[in-house]
Amino acid sequence: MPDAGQHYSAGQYSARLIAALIACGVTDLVVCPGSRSQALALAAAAQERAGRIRLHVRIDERSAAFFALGLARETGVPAPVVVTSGTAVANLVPAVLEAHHSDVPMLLLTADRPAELQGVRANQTTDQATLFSGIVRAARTIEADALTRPDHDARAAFAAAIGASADHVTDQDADPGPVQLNVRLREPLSDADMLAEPPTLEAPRRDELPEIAVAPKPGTVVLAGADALRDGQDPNLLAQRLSVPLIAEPSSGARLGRECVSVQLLETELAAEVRRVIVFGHPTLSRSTARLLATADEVLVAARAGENLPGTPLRGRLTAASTETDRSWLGRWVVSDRKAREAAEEPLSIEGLNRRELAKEGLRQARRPVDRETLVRSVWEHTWPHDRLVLGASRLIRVLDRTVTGKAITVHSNRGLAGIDGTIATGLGVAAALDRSARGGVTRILVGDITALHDAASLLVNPAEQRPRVQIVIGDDGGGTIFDDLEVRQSADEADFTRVLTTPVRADFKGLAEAYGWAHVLVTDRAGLERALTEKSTCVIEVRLHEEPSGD
Ligand SMILES: Cc1ncc(C[n+]2csc(CCOP(=O)(O)OP(=O)(O)O)c2C)c(N)n1
Repeated sequence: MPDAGQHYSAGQYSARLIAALIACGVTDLVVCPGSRSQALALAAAAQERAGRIRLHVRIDERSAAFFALGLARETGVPAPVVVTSGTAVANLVPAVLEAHHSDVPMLLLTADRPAELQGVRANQTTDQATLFSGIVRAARTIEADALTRPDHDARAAFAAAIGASADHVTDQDADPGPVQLNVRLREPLSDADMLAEPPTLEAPRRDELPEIAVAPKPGTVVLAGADALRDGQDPNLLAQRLSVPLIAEPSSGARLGRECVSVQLLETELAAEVRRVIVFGHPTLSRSTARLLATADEVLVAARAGENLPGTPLRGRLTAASTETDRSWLGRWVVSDRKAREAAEEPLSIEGLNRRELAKEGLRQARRPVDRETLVRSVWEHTWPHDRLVLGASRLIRVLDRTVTGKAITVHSNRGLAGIDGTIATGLGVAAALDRSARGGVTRILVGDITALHDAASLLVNPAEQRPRVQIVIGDDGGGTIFDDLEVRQSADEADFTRVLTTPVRADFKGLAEAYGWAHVLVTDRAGLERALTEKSTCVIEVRLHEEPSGD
């Protein structure tokens, strides 16, 4: 039934709004407890009982929003987040900012008090209608007197979140992103029956981008940053057809294939020969790619609408105008790449060892401590296309970028703003979506110790909630060692630097994990790491990191 134009009670409107979101394509809802939002929450619960959605309940709104971000990263569909009024809404801001900068669809259903209670110091009431100003694709307040068009309101909000226009004419200049529907609700706040039938409506969708043909040109490199495959972009195919090297960050989705070479080659003389860079996604990880973008004669950007890199935006799906048959340019990069990798391989001499010595050597290797490279390599090797990897914004993602070869696995990372916050929650959202897809894979969240502690509250999963299949792998190196790379490290007072930047903590990860009901595995050597990753059981894996690659 389409909107009848009548005025609905808080309960009726909320039930219809949730039903209409389901009709638009919503499959998951995230709910935080609260009084003003009770109707939206109960409507979501009723829809789950009816088998139409999966409901996820989180107590901490900050975690809830990052969890929804993870769900949407994996599915491409916004998972509405229901919260009550007041500070609850403000807790959504970090994830909203990340969604805004990384173009991930997000839908905030914020319950508010009616106009007569605004600005009179009523309990739990603030100006939450403008709280997200400048960081949402759309923000609408539905006044308590205007609870008349739930289908329309749901559809318009859903469309804005996925970057489509509600009238089916896709606005190709719009990116997916966060949208707020601030619903002012008057008492009675809910009804006994909160289940409504999803209406028949045409779900908003994004049209495909038109193709744009790119001609071959000497000295071209394809650069794939985070989330490079969005909107049907195919950097691998373009690099292949143009016969050019592809430098792909771990969360680009494009880190595979013969054209894929290490970012470290940008530190060699080959970089000086680059004339044109074709950019997909959002590259953020290395200084050498930033330098390349600053020095190349020409930068073409496979553009989405919002923030673009400096360069010429090409608003379409990039394809090769023709196939380049001269493969000498690519060949030089591929050969250099192979040589660099061979040189970096750890020599392992077992020649001339007898059986006993061989066994002893095996044991020695197994007992060696874990360094960052070993950790990222092992996690990468144990991850397959049906698994997911979620990387925190620590040193580990940079080490991984420099270390691992191409492989067809899906990696998520919040590179929009590269915050260390919300990484566990994002990973749990990805894992929940993966579980739902029944692919049978495991999601691994790889974080540093500070990043893990920053989001420790997201370990809280209520007993009634399903705990997704996930391994939270913590590389514990005694603080934020990413700052060791700062120039000031050499000149700053050692103790001050450690106290205000490295911030070493001595956390009891076992106690922390168990307090939240997670199994905990402590890894101190390479054999332990292999065992923990092979078992794939849901747990927190604390890996004590050894500073340098250890030869003994
Ligand atoms: C929300 C937020 N606060 C602060 C920072 C700055 N920051 C970047 S990395 C980092 C420390 C990360 O430490 P850890 O997770 O232990 O990883 P490591 O660098 O040791 O690998 C901090 C505080 C940030 N990116 N986001």
